[in-house]
Amino acid sequence: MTDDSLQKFTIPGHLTLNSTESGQTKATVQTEWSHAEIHLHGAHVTSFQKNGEAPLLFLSKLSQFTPGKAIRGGVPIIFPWFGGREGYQAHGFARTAEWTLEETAKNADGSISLRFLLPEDLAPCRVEYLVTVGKALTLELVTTNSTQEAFAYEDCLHTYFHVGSIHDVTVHGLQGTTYIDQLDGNARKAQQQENIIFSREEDRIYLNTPSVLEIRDVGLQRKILLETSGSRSAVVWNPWIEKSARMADFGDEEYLEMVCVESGNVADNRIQLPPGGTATLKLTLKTLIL
Ligand code: TA6
Repeated sequence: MTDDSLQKFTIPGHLTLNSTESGQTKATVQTEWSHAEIHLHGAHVTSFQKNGEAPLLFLSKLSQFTPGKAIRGGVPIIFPWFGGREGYQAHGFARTAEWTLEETAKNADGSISLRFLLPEDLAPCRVEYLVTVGKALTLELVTTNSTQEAFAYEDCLHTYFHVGSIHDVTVHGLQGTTYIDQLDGNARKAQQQENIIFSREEDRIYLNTPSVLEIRDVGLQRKILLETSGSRSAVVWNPWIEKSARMADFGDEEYLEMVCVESGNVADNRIQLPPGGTATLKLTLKTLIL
């Protein structure tokens, strides 16, 4: 989308659209409570920060903003498959696609919404993404099966959270659920402890999860609430030392300042959408001072 065609979406004092130095188009949103940035590349939220608080999202200093490459950090949209697939890019094509901006609005409560559309030639269904920036950050991925066949897919909002130090972070709300341990031959294990701590690489797909999860960050003296609907899985990941060193677009020490707690429908929780059916994956992120 050219700069000129985008200017009709600007909202004076709240929403501007500009080209970045890497030639991508970025929306910058300012509300009375917060600031956010969203790239049309991948419809990728790269930043959300409440006034007076530390950034909510982690963005790697080595992230590459290039065609065909996913931005490292923020909230990559994982669709229509999670993980690797022989002969295709990992985590599907949505996060590297050039989404179109369809609509923007200032809402009655003062929040700002942007609606993006995945190019329809990429997927056998219509995929829209609604980003609402205000006191909280709300993300809604809406998939509509416009075909005559059932459509099976996985989706996930692969959120990278900025934290003070991974050593002082715990994740809560998953006790009693089952997870697939991607680092132990995809063994299925029970989450017995009330909280998840980090002292090595962790890469877990939790199944049939509750609608609210919590990240407690003692370092930044805050907790982050993940309130979801239409999400039955959660993925918890920190690359730790060795994997961090293997990722070219991720600093060797950056594992210390991030954690992924991702919300979606993965593995056993994949979605089977009937013809004409619609499914919405919704995630609202809030911060509270500890
Ligand atoms: O969400 C966890 C995970 O599946 C990890 O296995 C790791 O690969 C991460 O996603 C990032 O994947 P990416 O393709 O963005 O490097």
